[in-house]
Amino acid sequence: MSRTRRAEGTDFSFLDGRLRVRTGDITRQTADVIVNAANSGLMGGGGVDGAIHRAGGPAILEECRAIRRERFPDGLPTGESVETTAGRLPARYVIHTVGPVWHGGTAGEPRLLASCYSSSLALAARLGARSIAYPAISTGVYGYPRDLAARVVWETLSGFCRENATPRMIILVFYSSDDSEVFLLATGSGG
Ligand code: AR6
Repeated sequence: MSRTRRAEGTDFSFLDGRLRVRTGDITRQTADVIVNAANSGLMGGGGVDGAIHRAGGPAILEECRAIRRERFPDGLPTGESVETTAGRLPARYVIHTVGPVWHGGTAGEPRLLASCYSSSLALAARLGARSIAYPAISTGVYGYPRDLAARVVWETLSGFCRENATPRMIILVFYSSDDSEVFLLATGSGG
């Protein structure tokens, strides 16, 4: 990947301050919930999943194993969300969700990506979370084009905020400022 990592910094704010967009490492965010872009096996992996398990410690994997055993022996379906402890992360919970693999856009990818955000937001609200931080689900190994993902995310979050009072704060954490810029441009907020 040829993306450059620039300094963490500017926060952009939308939807009456409920939505924040920032560049950084999600494992360093303080929020009630940190969302993990997992796979259906829930046993960890690369990318943000690996970073969350490494920073959070083994308690997260232990709970994932129990969830597989007790609730999802065949794996967590794409678009669905489950919560575990956040271990050593500065959060109360990690919500694991499984984004769609990009197959060209005709395999239900937008609906499934929207479902990742709406199912995790609904779960966070049930857990009493006031804040939730997201990585850019599916836009890494799973290959979802960043600009197309941005539109789905924006529509899903703005619809959710119109209809739900909690969580109060939603933070989109992009790993590079290039990724943040793609989001801002694709949603008509930047440039
Ligand atoms: N903080 C914030 N964002 C990050 C971080 C971090 N520490 N690390 C990576 N990203 P990916 P996916 C960004 O591949 O596409 C895993 O192996 C990254 O730059 O982590 O949903 C899972 O186990 C990209 O923008 O997730 C699955 O098998 C975004 O996070 C599979 O990858 C998502 O990239 C899921 O693929």
